[in-house]
Amino acid sequence: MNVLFEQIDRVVIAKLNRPSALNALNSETMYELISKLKKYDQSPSVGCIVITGSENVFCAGADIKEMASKNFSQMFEEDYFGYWEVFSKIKTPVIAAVSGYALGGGCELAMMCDIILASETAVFGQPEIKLGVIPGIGGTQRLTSLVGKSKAMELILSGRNIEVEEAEKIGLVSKIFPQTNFLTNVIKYAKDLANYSKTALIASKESINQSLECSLKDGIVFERRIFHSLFNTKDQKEGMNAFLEKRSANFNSMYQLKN
Ligand code: DAK
Repeated sequence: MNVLFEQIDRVVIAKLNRPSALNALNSETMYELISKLKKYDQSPSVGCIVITGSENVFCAGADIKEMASKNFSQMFEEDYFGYWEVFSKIKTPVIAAVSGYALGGGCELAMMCDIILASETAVFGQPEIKLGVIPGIGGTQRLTSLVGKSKAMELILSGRNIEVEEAEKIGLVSKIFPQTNFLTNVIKYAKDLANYSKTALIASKESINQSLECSLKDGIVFERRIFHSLFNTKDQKEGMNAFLEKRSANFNSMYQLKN
């Protein structure tokens, strides 16, 4: 198995598991990851997904051995890596837990997630220029929208790697965690998030993503309408009543799993 899955409470952890290829993404790994995550995405018992690798490497990119001998017709007819579009439609919040290298497609996978939590050892880069190609899973688009044109140009055209501090400074990394107990602390973070209302989490994600697709004026109306619609949910009543009654809200009581 190229990806190992585990569910802890309301959090699903997907661990890339191709150590001999530094978790490089071949077609099989992509299908394994995405087809399973599509199912978890539909489950009301899942409030957050964490994608991670090993301590030394999150993912060294698309599998160069798989790609090297392909020609244009094959890439085009297979729509090579087109299936990643399905990943970007997942509604449940997805956290990339990055320790070690996140290069090429690995950096792009992290950027397709909603939050990037990185350990002190994380290294990011888009080195495709050194292979005679360009990023192919959204790197030129998502990196630009995260860090701006000037930084994205500098990183993609030079192909240089950056350490985690720089990645956080430019807005690529959401938060840095110590290396010690990295995954444990990420899971704790994910559990807290997963216990919020799933409807509100999805609505937040959808509204933030909408901001990348429309004008500020349209985005503000979109957000307000979603906000209004949440007043038709039990979670809004639970959240506001819990505040007034000075107790913790319990949003997902019917879906909580016993460990
Ligand atoms: N693919 C396949 N195998 C890889 C790999 C990769 N991306 N990265 C590493 N490996 C393999 C190595 O070949 C080696 O295998 P053996 O020789 O032992 O069989 C093993 O993993 C260990 O690697 P190293 O010996 O190199 O390990 P080091 O610790 O010395 O170096 C490293 C670690 C991460 C710095 C180095 O492995 C490295 O630079 N790796 C390549 C990083 C890279 O260039 N990544 C970008 C890949 S290209 C597109 C879609 C997608 C893309 C493009 C187009 N379309 C839809 C059109 C995306 C492209 C990419 O991501």
